[in-house]
Amino acid sequence: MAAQRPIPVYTNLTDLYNNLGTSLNHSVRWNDLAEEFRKRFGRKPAYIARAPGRVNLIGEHIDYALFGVLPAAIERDILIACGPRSVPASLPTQETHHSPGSVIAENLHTKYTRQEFAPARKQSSSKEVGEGEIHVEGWHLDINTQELRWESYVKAGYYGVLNHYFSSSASSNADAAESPIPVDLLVTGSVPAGSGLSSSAAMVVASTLAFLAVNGKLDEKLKSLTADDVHHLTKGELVKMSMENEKRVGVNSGGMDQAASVISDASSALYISFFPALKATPVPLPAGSVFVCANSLVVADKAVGAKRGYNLRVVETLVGARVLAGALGVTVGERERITLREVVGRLLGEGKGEELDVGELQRGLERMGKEVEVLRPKDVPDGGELGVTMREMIELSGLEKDVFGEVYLSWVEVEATHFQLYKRAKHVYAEALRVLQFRQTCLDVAASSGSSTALESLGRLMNESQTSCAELFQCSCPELNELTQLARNAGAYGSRLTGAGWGGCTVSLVAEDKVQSFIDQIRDTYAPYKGLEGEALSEVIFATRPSSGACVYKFD
Ligand code: NG1
Repeated sequence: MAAQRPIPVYTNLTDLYNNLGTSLNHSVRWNDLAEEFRKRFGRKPAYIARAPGRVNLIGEHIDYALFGVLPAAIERDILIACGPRSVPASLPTQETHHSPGSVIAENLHTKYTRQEFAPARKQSSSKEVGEGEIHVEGWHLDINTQELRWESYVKAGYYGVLNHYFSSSASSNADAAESPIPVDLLVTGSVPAGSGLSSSAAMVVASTLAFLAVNGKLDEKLKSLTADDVHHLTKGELVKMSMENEKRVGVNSGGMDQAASVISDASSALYISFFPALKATPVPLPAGSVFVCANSLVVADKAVGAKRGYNLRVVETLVGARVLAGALGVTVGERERITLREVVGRLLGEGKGEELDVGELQRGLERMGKEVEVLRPKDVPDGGELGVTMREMIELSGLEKDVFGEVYLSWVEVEATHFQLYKRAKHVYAEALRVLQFRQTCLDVAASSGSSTALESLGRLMNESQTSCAELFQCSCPELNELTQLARNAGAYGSRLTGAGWGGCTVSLVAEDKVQSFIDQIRDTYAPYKGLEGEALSEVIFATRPSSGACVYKFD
């Protein structure tokens, strides 16, 4: 399985470029970065770590309901050139850049200034166990989640490497082999920030990989393993580590972004399922299809808008799942946060650790499209309020107020006068079904049993997804609605928002031979693009092919 494969480490440029699935002008960036590293640090880098951004082709806001999604890694990526910094023994170690694991981080983009930081050994807690005392210690790096800066993502990637591989106990201070080594690094990125293309996941994955490489941990045994054999870090392990690391910048992510950035194959999308465990399989995309990303230029601040946006949706879908389970006679533990995926499974008799096959899941989702109507408040006229108040929601859940608060509200801040349990669940089940249909259409085309209308079918599913995101999930915005409509007018088979929404990018499916005229027409019709040319235009609208996932290049 793809997640079991080791992280590719290339030592030969031809192999690297053949495997990247990116065009040649991207490879020029690798040489320029290595050259710039040499100029700034006086030696060539030891490694370049690469992690791509991702575009979600279909399956929005369903990963945290544990339904499968279909993203693809994009050509745009983060590259980090890095190398160990030798510190002469005569120099004082109390200076930041000489202490164990200290980092000098530079960015090719001039607006991101040079940073120096060093991890600190921190004793976070201790407790008595029997006669002995266990010290729970960890590493500390300063990250202010209220005010994230570019190096916050570099630090987030470093965290997992420190805590997985290096003892933070002070005694190991004396043992240089047990200490992280000082690192110089230089970052460059081509994933537009804050646009729904997962620049943050790409930064965290690339940073995790860079620190693993420099510290020689890509092919070493993990601390927890007792066997003597060499362990090559797998893609699945890097996904897990990067997910944990991204929590350091305050994001409780579902895993879609990191899995897409790490596991993707060139020329394929990735079907990622989360239940009963994270699994990813490549899905070939039909020849002649190109996905065009277009930035609405509306910046959605996910962190600031979360209590009425992202986090509220997470709570609504979870409470909707409990209420639906109750109405359908599905058993749920009192303090269990059942998901919409688990409701279908239990309804169809799926046992613990078992997994419905794709056909069963598809039939289950078709059934849920009807069953979900029990969540629709009765006697509401067309256009009337379909949401419920907090009091009504607690009553529907069947839980005591304090238990409800503990299970659904204690870990997240939300704000709403009405909670849309019906609309959100209806979107999730229909969107999960569209993902399976999209996937099947692609597989049929690859097996040559697809019809010549496959691109139309894929486009139709994307358009339905956009309508559902706008009307039921309410995560679109006027600019995204306009841009997706302009895309259809300009000849796209289908167009939809991608990522969390409320701003950021759209993705449109366009015939290969129409890409240039499509981009020209969007430039001429979407007002914020008027007058943009050349690089400024390709910053906001660009065609992309699926690219391969994260990798490392090792210099001799
Ligand atoms: P963006 O905002 O594009 O990174 C977010 C979540 C995804 C998924 C989508 C909606 C994070 C890091 N990512 O994506 O897991 O839920 O929204 O489909 O929170």
